[in-house]
Amino acid sequence: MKSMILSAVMILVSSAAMAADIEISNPHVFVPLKGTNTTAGFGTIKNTTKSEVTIKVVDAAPFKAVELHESSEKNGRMTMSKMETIKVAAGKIFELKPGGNHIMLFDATKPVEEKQTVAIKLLVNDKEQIVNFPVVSRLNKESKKEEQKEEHHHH
Ligand SMILES: [Cu+2]
Repeated sequence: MKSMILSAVMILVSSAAMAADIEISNPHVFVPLKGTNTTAGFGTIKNTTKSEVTIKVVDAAPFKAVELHESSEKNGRMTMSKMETIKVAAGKIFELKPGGNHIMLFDATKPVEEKQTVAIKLLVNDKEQIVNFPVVSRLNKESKKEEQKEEHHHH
């Protein structure tokens, strides 16, 4: 009985792995800043296939609109511009991180709070893939990074 359940689970896991061309590690969306209903999503995208993948972002309920953005510095000011697609070479990673590329999330139709998840619908080589992005507080994320830096100093 136990082995039957185990093999059923293994079939589920392997079929899920086969369906996905990309993996996103550390996916997260920041709680919108006070007084806004716009925020951004981040994570590390890995292309698990042997050829280039093209990624589009199509939907992210409860946000009304979603865009891929890249950030750049112009005359000392950060500006963002829209990208139609992300292309990731075979086996490579693509970082979405604060101050860099990100998934811009516009106009939440309801409050977005910590411990919720935002299901972001992607088109990966025109195949639909939904990735759950946990909502995290900006402060928590940053203070964790600070702690890690501190640890490095001590070693
Ligand atoms: Cu943006």
